[in-house]
Amino acid sequence: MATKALLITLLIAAAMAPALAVDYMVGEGEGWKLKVNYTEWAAGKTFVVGDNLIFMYPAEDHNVIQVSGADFKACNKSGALRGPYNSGNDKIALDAPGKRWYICGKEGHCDGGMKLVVSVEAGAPAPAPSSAPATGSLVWMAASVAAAFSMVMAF
Ligand SMILES: [Cu+2]
Repeated sequence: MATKALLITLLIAAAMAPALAVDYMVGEGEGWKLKVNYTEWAAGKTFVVGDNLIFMYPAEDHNVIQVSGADFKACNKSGALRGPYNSGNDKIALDAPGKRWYICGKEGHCDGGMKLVVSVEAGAPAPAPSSAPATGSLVWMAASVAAAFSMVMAF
């Protein structure tokens, strides 16, 4: 019985853990490039504080700049709020709720569709700076569920 409870605990913990933070590969398999509809890519996805955006592209071809909504509309790359990021494998943390606008800073690329806007939700009431306490409480919760379950099974 104890083994069964442990197994259930592990299963529940494993199932819940990935919900803590998600890494979104921008454009999925297409990556960050011209002629991809990033509005379509972002549609239906819920971005939460703690999640990450990953921009993958050949470093010499593109870059990533975070700009204001107005600069996004105008494809104005001179008003960078953050960046340019140009590693070709940029992991950008969504560390605050609200809208975020990203464009490629290479000439003509933003106008060519290399622009992404995401809306970041606050998510959990108090996002922990590290995932350790959250994981701990999840494991504790899973253990409680498993303990209750094993008690039921004992009857
Ligand atoms: Cu580009």
